[in-house]
Amino acid sequence: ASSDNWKSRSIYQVLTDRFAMADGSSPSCDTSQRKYCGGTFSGIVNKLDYIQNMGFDAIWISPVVQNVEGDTGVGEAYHGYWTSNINNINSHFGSSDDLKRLSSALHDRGMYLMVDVVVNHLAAIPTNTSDVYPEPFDYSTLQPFGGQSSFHPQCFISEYNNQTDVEQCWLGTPGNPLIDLDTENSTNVDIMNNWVKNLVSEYSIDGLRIDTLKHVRKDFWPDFASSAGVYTVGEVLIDNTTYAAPYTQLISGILDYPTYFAVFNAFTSTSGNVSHIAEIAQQAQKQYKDPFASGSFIENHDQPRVQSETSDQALVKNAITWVFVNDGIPILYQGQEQGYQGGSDPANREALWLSGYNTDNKPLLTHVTKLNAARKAAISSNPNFLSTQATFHVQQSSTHGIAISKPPLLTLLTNGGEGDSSTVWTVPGNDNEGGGGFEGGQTLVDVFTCEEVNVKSDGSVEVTARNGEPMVLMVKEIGEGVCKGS
Ligand code: ABC
Ligand code: CA
Repeated sequence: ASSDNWKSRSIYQVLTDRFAMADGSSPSCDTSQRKYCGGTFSGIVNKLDYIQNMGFDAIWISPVVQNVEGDTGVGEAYHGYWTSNINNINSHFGSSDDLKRLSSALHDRGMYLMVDVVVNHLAAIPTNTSDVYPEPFDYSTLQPFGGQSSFHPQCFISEYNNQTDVEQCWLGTPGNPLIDLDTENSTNVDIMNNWVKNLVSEYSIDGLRIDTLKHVRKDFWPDFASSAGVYTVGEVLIDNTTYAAPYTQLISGILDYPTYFAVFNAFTSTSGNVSHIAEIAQQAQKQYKDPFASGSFIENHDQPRVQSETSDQALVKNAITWVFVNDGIPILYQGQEQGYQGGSDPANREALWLSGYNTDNKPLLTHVTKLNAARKAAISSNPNFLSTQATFHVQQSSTHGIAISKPPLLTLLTNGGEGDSSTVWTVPGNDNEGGGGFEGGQTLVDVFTCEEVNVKSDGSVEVTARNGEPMVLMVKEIGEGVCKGS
């Protein structure tokens, strides 16, 4: 599927090992052990209703290829990022046929499959675990590559502001090396381009999440992306748009990390800076080639969960709301809807089966479901929704409030927290640049609560916060169906 096909989608991020057991069982899974817990492709197939009922129409799964076996000293390759052979499927997750069944089960429901792929490195377990440095390992286990000469010489990245280091030195540590592929070597380039083309076609993959994008030279990527022939979204782990933006020229889009950092910092404390969100998001709008093809997220498997930083449910709901109402494609990381609270890797990789996939009395799950519905309603009522840039109104009367207008949605966020019933949002009328796009006399409803708001005669809107909750307003005719869940 193309970038345009993906823009109207909403993605649920699955960690294959941690999402669902094939037999529906619920074994214990201690994240601190960093071991396989047993989730599989067939497990996912059996739980697609859970994902689809929240309104998601795509999933992103872990890398699917064969990884190193056994304990590396920092655990097993349960996350899938330690490739040993790109031509085999990771048998812990199931067979090649199981993956095909997952792909067709998704397609039967009109859902898309996004697979995570790693080009930058492979991995091997050092053959001797003493502290000899460099530690030896067997390059012939890295398949289908041609031994040591197919990889960059060992050196660990130490200077993140030296781009040659970032591209040609290694991630990881001497005990857990991520052996850096020589992506300047034309044989390796051909291998990777052919591999991705075959992978996409064999498993009917609709899109790719590309790992460690910034660790491979920029001019490697356009050919790789066109060999894949589908939407490609790359991981550039950085907090500023100046570094990130050039990568948006190479493939369909990037995971919008710069905006993530601004939003995370703004909504994990009542003293966070909401105006910084507007600054960074506007830079992204100016600098990214196609901001609508970015991936928008507030959690993933590499970062501490929002609820590891704050237990204030109003803040948490505001943070989640952001993901669905800005320009990028929304991505929700498994477990956020269940209120998971894990901190940094590996604590943030809790097995979802431990929640029982419960949908009753799960306020965040309800919240996410309404956000997906609001976004779908916005897309169908405004043909330009997916190409209209959001406008931001940092509120002058309070340091907590920010409004985001992306007609037909008007989103009101505050980081005042649970006790906040004083933040006032004022959004200008239709005539003022970037106004809510409403007309005097219209009645709006909040898609979460069905509460009504009247548009003033000049088209402006003024609303006072209720206990720090976010609001997403739409005209009543459209919004009522969303808030009532019909
Ligand atoms: C293992 C252990 C962890 C341990 C870690 C050191 O080693 O499990 O407990 O903490 C996979 C596994 C991980 C595993 C690693 C290493 O492999 O999932 O569990 O960690 O063996 C991608 C994936 C990620 C994956 C890999 C490797 C890459 O999403 O899941 O990890 O295939 C760098 C890369 C980034 C990579 C990330 C893990 O490392 O760029 O692609 N993610 C700075 C740098 C970043 C760097 C980051 C973390 O530090 O700029 O490039 O990411 O090392 C902001 C700054 C940022 C800064 C962040 C931390 O703060 O703006 O620049 O990032 O404010
Ligand atoms: Ca590299």
